[in-house]
Amino acid sequence: MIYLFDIDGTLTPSRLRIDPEFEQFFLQWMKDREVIFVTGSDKEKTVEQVGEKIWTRASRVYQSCGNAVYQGGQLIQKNHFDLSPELKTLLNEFIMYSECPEQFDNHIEERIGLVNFSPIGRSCPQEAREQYYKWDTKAKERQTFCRMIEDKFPELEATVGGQISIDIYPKGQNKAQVLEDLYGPITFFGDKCQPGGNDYPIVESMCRQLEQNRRHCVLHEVKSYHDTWNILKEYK
Ligand code: M1P
Repeated sequence: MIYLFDIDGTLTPSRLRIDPEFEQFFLQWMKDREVIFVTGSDKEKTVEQVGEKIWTRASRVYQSCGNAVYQGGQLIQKNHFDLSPELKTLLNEFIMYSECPEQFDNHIEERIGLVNFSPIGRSCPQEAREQYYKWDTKAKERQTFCRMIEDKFPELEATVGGQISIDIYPKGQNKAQVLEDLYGPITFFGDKCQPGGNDYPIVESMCRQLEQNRRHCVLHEVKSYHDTWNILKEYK
C-alpha cells in the first residue's frame, strides 16, 4: 500500500512547522511503510515544515503539485512553466483590485513547473495570514481569481492551495499526475479535496480509478493534522 500525503493543512498547519509530538509519532509510523508526499509547495518550504528526517525518509516527494519530483533527496524529474507577461499583467491587476484588508510583499513566486500567487503577499505575518484566510473563506476571492485565470487562459489551471495563495500550472499538470507514476493501491490524505482545491484533481482521478476497478483507493479528507494523526493511530 502506498500512503500519499498532502502537507499544508494535512501534516502541518499551513506554512508552519510540524507539531513536535506528531513528528515523533509520524517518524515511527513511516517505518516499513511506503510514504509519498504531494504538495504545491517547493522543496525548501516542505523541508522547513516537516524537517529533513521526514522529508528524506519518504520514498518520493512530489513538489509543485508533481512538477518537481525528488527521490533520495535528488531532483529526478521536472516540468517547465514560464510565467508569461500576459499572466503577470493579470496577476498584477489582481494585486491592485484585491479587496483584502491588508497587503504585503512577495505576491508572485515562480517555482519549478508552477507559479504561486498570493493576493495578500507571502511576506505577511502569521496574524494577517490567519485574518486573510478567515476573510477569504467568506469573500472567496481566491476562487474568483482562479476562475478568471482559467477563463482568460484556457490552457492553464488555477487551484486554491493553503491559506493565502493559489497554484497555477499548465492544464492537467495538477496533483493527479502523480497517480500515473505510482503503481498499486493508494491511501490518500488531503485537506483541499473539494472542487477548486488543489487536492481535488487527485481525489477525482482516484474515484474514477476505483469505479473502473483500476486501482484500490482509500481517501481521507481531513480538516487538520489532528484528524490525520487520529486516523493514523488506527493503522497501528
Ligand atoms: O500546497 C499548496 C500551498 O500551501 C501553502 O499555501 P499558503 O501559503 O497559501 O498557505 C504553501 O505551502 C504554498 O507554498 C503551497 O503552494
